[in-house]
Amino acid sequence: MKRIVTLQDISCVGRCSTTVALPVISAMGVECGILPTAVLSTHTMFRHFTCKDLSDQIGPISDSWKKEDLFFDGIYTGYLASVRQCGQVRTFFEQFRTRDNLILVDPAMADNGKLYPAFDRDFPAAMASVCAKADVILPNITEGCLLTGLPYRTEYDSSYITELLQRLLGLGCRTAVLTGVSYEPDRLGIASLDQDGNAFSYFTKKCPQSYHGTGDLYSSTAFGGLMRGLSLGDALSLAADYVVECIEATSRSSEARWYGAEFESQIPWLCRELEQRLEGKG
Ligand code: PXL
Repeated sequence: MKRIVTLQDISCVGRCSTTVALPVISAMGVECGILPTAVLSTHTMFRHFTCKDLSDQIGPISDSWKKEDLFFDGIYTGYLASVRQCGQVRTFFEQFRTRDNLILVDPAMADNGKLYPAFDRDFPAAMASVCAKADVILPNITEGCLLTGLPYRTEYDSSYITELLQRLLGLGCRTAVLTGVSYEPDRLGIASLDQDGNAFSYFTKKCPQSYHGTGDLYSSTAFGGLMRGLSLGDALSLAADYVVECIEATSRSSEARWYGAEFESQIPWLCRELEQRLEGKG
């Protein structure tokens, strides 16, 4: 069984970051270690959240893993709490990078044209230096713009997306995947480009509802799929289809949207689809 580690916060309630990555990646048949970067009462879209920064634990934990000769087949980073943590994560990559492992960075820091409330304007440049060391990065369009300096637009065509992907590759990552791409009112999807010029895109129906944490759900599922051996295109499309399943399940229940998408009830669907798509591949 493959072993990965995910570096991101624990938001105790609200279905995002580690409370999404751990169950989803485990359910996909991959051992999921965690390195919590901060503990929050909830994610930062709640009004009264608390946050305990765990930066001082990152060095000692990674040093102890090094002494145990631990290795990871994959490293997945999400929400990081500060500029300092971006530097610590780059050091972690240097310590645990091997010839074969896969580093995926989701630069979770912004949406709908705006940085999340906990960040200063100097944060995107620090996150860009984390993206530079990744195999795969998974920003949304807002994050892509903040990482590259391209002006954010809500109306665009495929040449804007290609320009953004090329600028993201310019940061130094091997493959850039943009989420939340939409060229038609009722279709939403992803577009990717790698350093060899391979392009891929995939679209699903656009659900009218939106829930917090679906970016984390998307990245966790795509990463789990890659770790199980799906091709990049198959992993990205499985993740898109799963997020749609989760959004539809959530819209049938009455929970408030900031409690995230109801991914738990759709885990059996994910496991079935994963195995089928793996068989189709073989
Ligand atoms: O879903 C991304 C995320 C992760 N962790 C924390 C957040 C957010 C988004 O707001 O606040 C703490």
